[in-house]
Amino acid sequence: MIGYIIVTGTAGAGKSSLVGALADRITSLGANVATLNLDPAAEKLPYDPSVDARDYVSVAELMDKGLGPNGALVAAVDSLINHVLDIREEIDYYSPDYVVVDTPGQLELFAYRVGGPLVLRGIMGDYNGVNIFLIDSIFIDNAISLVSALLLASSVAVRLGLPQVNAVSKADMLLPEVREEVIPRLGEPGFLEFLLEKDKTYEGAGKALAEELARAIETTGFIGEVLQASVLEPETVTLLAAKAQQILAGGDDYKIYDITGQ
Ligand SMILES: Nc1nc2c(ncn2[C@@H]2O[C@H](COP(=O)(O)OP(=O)(O)OP(=O)(O)O)[C@@H](O)[C@H]2O)c(=O)[nH]1
Ligand SMILES: [Mg+2]
Repeated sequence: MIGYIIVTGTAGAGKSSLVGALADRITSLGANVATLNLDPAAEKLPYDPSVDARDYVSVAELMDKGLGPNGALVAAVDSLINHVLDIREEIDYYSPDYVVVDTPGQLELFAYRVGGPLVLRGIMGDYNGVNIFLIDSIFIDNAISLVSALLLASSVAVRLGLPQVNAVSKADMLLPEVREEVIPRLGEPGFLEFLLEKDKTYEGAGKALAEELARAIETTGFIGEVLQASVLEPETVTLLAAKAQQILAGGDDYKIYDITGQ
């Protein structure tokens, strides 16, 4: 086993589609890949998971007991902790080089709660992992949305404590100038503030707060290089797979994500 590639991101960002595309791509490069679906609420998946949380927990049963859909999903993910060893055993059966992991769109599970990260850590054991955080392309059309998305990305990074690659998903839907002139500059000092300055949608206290948050994100050096991903553009999937593999193969250089950027 070389490691776990975890795909997180906002609801509908394209996580499941990317899990399928990454697994296909890495398999075609000759590695043995298993997919793990950790979204108990998934109805249809665009890939056939090797190991599936839905075999262990049922959101529908929890809802029958009186929980609402969101509470039932949280309870379902939390209760996966009781099945960590069985899931590990199932994964081992595939003797994979890589495990590509799909996560629920309810990002709260990984951004603010302990259950999601605990389950993931329990399954991973001592193996290395890398988190690919998907920022939906719809967040790129205004600066405040972008700051919110990067805050969510940093929250997940802090919670998971794994090296993280941030990528804008559904990149095929973006205008060429955004792809060429905005995304490649997101890690540049002062660029987020420049975008906020240009954005006249919001004014006043909200904007001042967004500027402070943008500065905090920049000071930590958290953003770094932001990649672009589209399942319709195989070369972007290859690049993302290569980046993840490179981080996982870091050996002694493999670093748990450090919020101080040191
Ligand atoms: N244009 C385009 N559409 C995409 C891409 N990736 C996913 N989609 C579409 O976006 C929608 C959501 O994709 P999913 O892969 O289910 O997204 P998800 O993040 O797993 O969604 P949840 O699990 O519900 O949070 C589907 O209609 C996909 O076909 C992409 O790269 N480009
Ligand atoms: Mg999904």
